Amino acid sequence: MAETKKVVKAPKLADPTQAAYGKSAQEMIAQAQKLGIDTIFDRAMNMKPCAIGIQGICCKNCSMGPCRLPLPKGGIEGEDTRKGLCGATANTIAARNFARMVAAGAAAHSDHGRSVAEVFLSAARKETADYQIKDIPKLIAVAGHLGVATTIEKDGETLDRDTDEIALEVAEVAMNEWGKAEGEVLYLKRAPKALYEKWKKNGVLPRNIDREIVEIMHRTHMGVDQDYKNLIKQSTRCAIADGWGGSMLATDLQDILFGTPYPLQSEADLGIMKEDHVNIIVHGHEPVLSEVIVAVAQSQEMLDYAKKKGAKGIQLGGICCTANEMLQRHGIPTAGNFLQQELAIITGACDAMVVDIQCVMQNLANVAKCFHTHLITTHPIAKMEQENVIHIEFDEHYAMDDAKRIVKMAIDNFENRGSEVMIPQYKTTQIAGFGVESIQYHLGGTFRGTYYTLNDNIINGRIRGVAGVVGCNNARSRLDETHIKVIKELIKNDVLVLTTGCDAITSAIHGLLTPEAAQVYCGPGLAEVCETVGIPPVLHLGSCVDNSRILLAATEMIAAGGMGTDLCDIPAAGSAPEWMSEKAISIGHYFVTSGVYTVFGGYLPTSGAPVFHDYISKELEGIYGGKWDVEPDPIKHAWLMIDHIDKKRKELGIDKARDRVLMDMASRQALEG
Ligand code: NFS
Repeated sequence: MAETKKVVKAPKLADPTQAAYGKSAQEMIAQAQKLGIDTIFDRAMNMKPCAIGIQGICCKNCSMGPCRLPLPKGGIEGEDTRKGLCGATANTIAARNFARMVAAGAAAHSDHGRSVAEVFLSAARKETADYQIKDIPKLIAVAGHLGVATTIEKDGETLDRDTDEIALEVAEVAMNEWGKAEGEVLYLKRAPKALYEKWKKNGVLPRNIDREIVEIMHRTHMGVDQDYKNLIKQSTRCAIADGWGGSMLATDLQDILFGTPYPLQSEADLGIMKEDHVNIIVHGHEPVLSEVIVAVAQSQEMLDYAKKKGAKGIQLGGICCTANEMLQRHGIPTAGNFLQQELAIITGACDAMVVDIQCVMQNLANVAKCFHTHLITTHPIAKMEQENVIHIEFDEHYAMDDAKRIVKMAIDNFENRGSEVMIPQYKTTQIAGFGVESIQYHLGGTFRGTYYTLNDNIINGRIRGVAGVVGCNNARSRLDETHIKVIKELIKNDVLVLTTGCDAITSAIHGLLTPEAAQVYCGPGLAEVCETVGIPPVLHLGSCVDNSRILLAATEMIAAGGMGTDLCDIPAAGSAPEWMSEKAISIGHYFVTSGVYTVFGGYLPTSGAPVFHDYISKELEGIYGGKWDVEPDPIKHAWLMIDHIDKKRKELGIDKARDRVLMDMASRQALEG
């Protein structure tokens, strides 16, 4: 009998031009393939997502399953009789899965916030010399929101309270927000009154941050909450605890410790790495250690050491949200977004990649093994099993020593580079560093100090509306393409874009974060405003926890007048064109339940439970003023947002103004022509 030969198929390789929209990524994917190193782009070719899982209807919450409830071909006619072993319906399963994503996302943001709060407490107690309170005005403002007194009465006089005392009390009150026994999250009162009242009426005011996350885990355990509406109610309470709690505290405490961002110029893309420099890439989300790494890498001592070792200098660069944090406050250039992390090592010129938490791919260790790159994990909760990974655990009491050790290791590693060095020669200029305060500066009235000018330009129609376009990249779609097409369509139609996270990095790489971009890509109204005030049409507001800045900017718009009384009244919409992480679901849900119409690209893990999907994409609007939507096509995606913005303009009675402006513009152009 003839022997049967087992044919092992070679894994498929991604087509670099199909896998990525940007040139630098395309070149590096090809380079990886040339070197025989697999990247996420190749892996995506060889492993398809589970057809049932992506519909959100696989339940693995007990060991009788996993129970899978695929939609019958052709949909459901009549009663939906699908059920798991325990009887859980598709709605229950999809809602439970959705709730758990919210819990994980909120936990990630909020635990990051807690770590910052712990460092803040150490700094306030003066237990560490490596961190100080940097931004006193912000400390005073935050103290107000946390109910901490900033003045004292003495002998009938009102005196300023000692800032050290304020900092200490702010730290203690903030820490308490995660686990206090009574009351509600204090920042909720920062929302417009109408929104706060809406949450209160619907019973979704979060009590403390941790409790809402824990309660989701309890309610989604086998045999507990079996009503999708009730599960979404708790998801809402948890997501609000993230956006208006853990994330907002992370942003505020980071601003006080490290400084509130103001606009600055920098660069983006893998081409920021330099062949003749020691390249250190910081990656992850928590800026506490990388803040110190920046200081150390810029010190004369390390510069001299690098030169002694044959390098011309030290080039720091960032990936993911640590990149955004370092960019916003120090102008450190951005090497890339989520999907470019492996590619940064494949340049062969990355002497150390320092990672903290979240969005760090485990395959980095396998890639690093093929080069001289030191891959250094730094956080006690985020280690890697591979042997080539070095763990240097961050401790705020010895942060400077840790940072010196890391930078020195990178410098020492410079001479170990192999022959395969290829840095793609692409980089762009970016203006970043926007925030609630700087938007006020650029687009506020000089006398009023509010968002008056922004509102005025929306009311007069030059700016059609505002969009928050945020979130990840996803290897299931062509890297960056949907982000860029959505944003270009929005700004072409006079929608001002606020961006965070990997979308902001993508926007920078594709040249949208410069004032000059306005003339090239914007409609006439938005271009005119950008030119007058000298801002890009896409404003970089920071990392994903800084989506809290978008919430507060929108709240400022309400306060400035003419935009209604609640966030759902503003001509605004949200978008995450290439989302992939659970954090994105938590963000999406707090946007929606803060009144924002929010469109996701790709798919939503809700499609296998049509009744549940309808609930979040239709009925929620009647409760909170915002709702979910999903649209993979970038142009349709943008137009769903624009149509919503136009609907809101009409409700505010300002739709006619825009017609007039555009007519003016057209007649003016006709005259000029
Ligand atoms: Ni946001 Fe930042 Fe990027 Fe997505 Fe990950 S880095 S927290 S989750 S992938 S945007």
